[in-house]
Order: sequence, then structure tokens, then C-alpha cells
Amino acid sequence: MVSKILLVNPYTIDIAAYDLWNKPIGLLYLASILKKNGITIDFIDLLDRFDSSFSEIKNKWGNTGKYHAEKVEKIQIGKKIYQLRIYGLPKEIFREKLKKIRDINMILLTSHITYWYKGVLETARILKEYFPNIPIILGGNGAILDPSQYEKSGLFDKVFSRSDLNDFYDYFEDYFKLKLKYKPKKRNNYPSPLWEFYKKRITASIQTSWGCPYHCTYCASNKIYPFFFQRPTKDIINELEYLVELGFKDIAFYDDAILVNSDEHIVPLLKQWSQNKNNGKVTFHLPNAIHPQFLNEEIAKLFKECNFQTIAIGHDTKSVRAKQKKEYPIERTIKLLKEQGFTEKNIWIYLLIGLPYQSKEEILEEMDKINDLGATIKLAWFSPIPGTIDHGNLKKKFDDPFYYNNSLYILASGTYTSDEMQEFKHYEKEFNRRLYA
Ligand code: B12
Ligand code: SF4
Repeated sequence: MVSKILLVNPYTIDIAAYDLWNKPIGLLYLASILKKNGITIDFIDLLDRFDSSFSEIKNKWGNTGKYHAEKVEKIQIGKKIYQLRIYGLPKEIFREKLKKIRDINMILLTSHITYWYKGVLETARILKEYFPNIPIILGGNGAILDPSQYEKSGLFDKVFSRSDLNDFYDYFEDYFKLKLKYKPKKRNNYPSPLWEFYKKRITASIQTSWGCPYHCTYCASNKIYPFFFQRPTKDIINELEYLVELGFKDIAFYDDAILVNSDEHIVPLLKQWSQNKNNGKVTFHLPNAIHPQFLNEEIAKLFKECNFQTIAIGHDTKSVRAKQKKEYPIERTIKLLKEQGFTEKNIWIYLLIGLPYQSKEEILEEMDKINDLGATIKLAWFSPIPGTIDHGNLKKKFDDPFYYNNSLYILASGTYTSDEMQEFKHYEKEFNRRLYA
């Protein structure tokens, strides 16, 4: 018999983590499916900055902000010592929440970034203290891309390493000896994620598509979703209306390739939203970079009409563009956005740096160019993802996935010295400061 399931979004242990509209949307999909099967759910999001236990919430751009953090261990790379922190709710608050939970039959835990595994393990250890005999089941991107640390920890009864939920339905039915009456198999049958758990509803996220038709050698998108699927416009509009009704203010799109096939996808979606009675009640953000080549005047105009505030654009330096065989007119993309009134603060250019074949000169050259074009530079430090081609080709590999951390790998691998990294960070800060002045 199954009476109640506890769903948990775990802690993050990292050198630096920031809440950039970070929500456990995968877990909320799961919650929605279980609820439709009549199963009662308890939900704890340890990364919810808006949790009612916090008396003061400091928000920055688009209601993003710093997590509560506490010091944990230190690690040393060469001469440099790094302080790790645990990000999320204070542990005593987590423990208080756990004390109030009764009669659960299973715990479902999610995972996001591979090198955040320490936070997932710590969460599982605390859960085990309170529920030593309840199975803990793990899923999510972290488990899909690198299950190694989870499997050897002995903390989990099952680790799912596919984004497809069919394996989970089978496991669940077998474990509880029941038949789930609702188990959507195809992505077009998925219900909306269950956002009701959040009491203070400020930021939310949405996915209008899954996967990406491209195959960049450093990216894990194809490994997580070995298909490309765009949801019907009607379903997305319904989900947006539901988020507005619940009172959310800022909505981030989590798509990998939102502008692909734009005439059948983003254009009809935004045209309909621009006419919707709710248009203007929420602010939209695109923190996961868009493909610059697909932006045109019509889309730029629709972004403005639909109240987009953040438009992040994926960009590479010369040698990376050549290797990935992609060339596009970034100048034109920025110009089109500026013509609609978007400013340097709205336009973010993610520049991937630290790839083994990339020269220091070409990075500085590209930063200079972005600055001249009047957009915010956001350096994205290369962090090899297990299972990708670039990870497979690495000369220096680590047994501990923590060293693939985006703040560490470049130093740990010897790609740059700590002084060189500081130099890039200094340029990023200086360029952006000059732009905003
Ligand atoms: C949106 C997004 C972001 C957002 C943040 C949102 C977030 N959640 O972290 C932003 C733009 C801020 C971001 C930033 C970064 N990201 Co990012 N991001 C994504 C993206 C596109 C979606 C992640 C997501 O939430 N998906 C949504 C849900 C639906 O998926 P899901 O949680 O996996 O859930 C499904 C299943 O897994 C399952 N499931 C989930 N939980 C559970 C639990 C159980 C028990 C079960 C059974 C099933 C289950 O149910 C769902 C069914 O569909 C992924 C790429 C991708 N295609 O997934 C990259 C990705 C996760 N990011 C990545 C990277 C590299 C980064 C950065 C480090 C980039 C950089 N160099 O600066 C930063 C740093 C992140 C940070 N916060 O510090 C990498 C991961 C690398 C890694 N080592 O793990 C990915 C895979 C992209 C890539 N390039 O390959 N990211
Ligand atoms: S980096 Fe972007 S374009 Fe390349 S495969 Fe990943 S999501 Fe697609």
C-alpha cells in the first residue's frame, strides 16, 4: 500500500552557487504525475530562497539572488585553498521540517549538476537519520550524467539514469505491487509541473521543448534527451496561465533550443501570449542561451511585447566556432534586440572559455568585441560533462567529479593559472562596469 511520498530538492555543495531562477521542474513533473494517481505528496525544496523560514529575502535582477550558505570543508588545488559551502535552507530548518513528516512510504530525490553530488549525498544522509527504513530513490540530470558517486554511496535504493520516466513507473508498480492508472509515456502527454507547493510564489520555470537538434561536443543535451520535442502552443499557454493564476512573477524558460523551428514554435506562442489577458503580469527570462542565428526582427519585437527582461545568448570564440562548425552574425542579433529597446543589461552573452584548444588572445579579443557591441559579458567556464565527446577527449581526467566544477576544472587541469583566471574575471568586471556607467 502506498499512502504518501516525500519529494526533495537537495542541497548544493559548491564553491559558488547563485539562484538564477533555479527550480526543480523535473521533480514537480513527477509530483504532478503522482498526484494524478491519487498519491499524497510532501515536498521540500532545500534551495527555495523564498521559504517562509527566511525572515529577510534579498532579491537582485529578476528576483534572482544569493542562497543562504554555510561553510563546510576546504579543498586545495596547487597552492590555492577553496572554501566549500552548503547552499540552501539551514540544516536545523530542514530537520524541523522532517520531524513533522509522518507515514511516508518512499523518498524521491532529484539531482541537477554532476559536480553538485556532495550536496545530494549530504541530503540523503540527513534523510536516512529520520527515515532509516524508507527507500530513497534518485533521479534527475546529475544521476543521468554521472551516477558513479551515488551508486557507490550505498544511500540509494535505486538510481535512475534516464530522463524517460517509464523505468520509474515499472519500479514503482513493482515495489508497491500496484498499477498506476496515469503514466504518461510521451512528452506531449505530460501534465504541467505541480507548483502549488510553493507558498511564496515569486520565480518559476517552464520548458516548452526538450532536447536540441544540434550536437556540440561539450554539451550533454543529447545525452539527457536523445530526441527533440516541442510542446503544442495550447499546452504552453495553459501552463503559463496556471503560473500567473498561482501568482508567480518571474518565469524562466529552461529550453535548450527555444528558437529552433521558430515559425511553428516561439512565434505562434508569443503572438498568442501577446494577446492574452495575462500578458504583462509576468516577466520572462531566457537564462539558458538562445541560438543567435535564429533571432529575427519579428521575434525581437515579440520579446518586447511579451515583457522579456533577460535574453542570454550563447557565443563562442573563433576557434570554438570553427570546431563546432557554427558561424552566425552576433552583431546583427544584438542590433535587432537594441532596436526594440533592450539595453546592455537585458542582453547577456555567455562566452564559453577554458577549452583546451582556445587561445587566451582570442578570448580577450572576443570580450572586447562584445563590449563594443554593448552587451553584458557572462563568462561561462568550461566544465567537462561526463558522457560528452569533449570529456572523453580530455588529457587530464579526475576520479572525483567535483573537480569538473566550473570554478575549479580550469585550474585543476592546468589550463590556466589562478592569476590568469583572475585576469579574465577582472576584464569581465571592468568591461561590464564600463558598459553600465
Ligand atoms: C535550465 C538550465 C540551467 C539554468 C538553471 C536551472 C537549473 N535547474 O539548474 C541556468 C541557465 C541558470 C543554468 C546554469 C548552468 N548550467 Co545548466 N542547464 C539547464 C538545462 C537546460 C535544464 C535543466 C533542467 O532543470 N531541466 C528540466 C527538468 C525537466 O529535467 P530534470 O530535472 O532532469 O527531470 C526529468 C528527469 O530527469 C526526471 N527526474 C528528475 N528528478 C527525478 C527524481 C526521480 C526520483 C526520478 C525517478 C526522476 C526524476 O523527471 C523529469 C522528467 O522529464 C540543462 C540541460 C538539459 N537539457 O537538461 C542544463 C545543464 C544542466 N546545465 C549545465 C551547465 C554546465 C550549467 C553551468 C555550469 C554553465 C556554466 N558553465 O556556467 C551553469 C551553472 C549552474 C549553476 N546554477 O551554478 C549542464 C550540466 C553540467 C553538469 N556537469 O552536470 C547541462 C546538462 C547543460 C549542458 N551544457 O550540457 N542551467
Ligand atoms: S550547446 Fe546548445 S546548440 Fe549545442 S547541443 Fe547543447 S543545447 Fe544544442
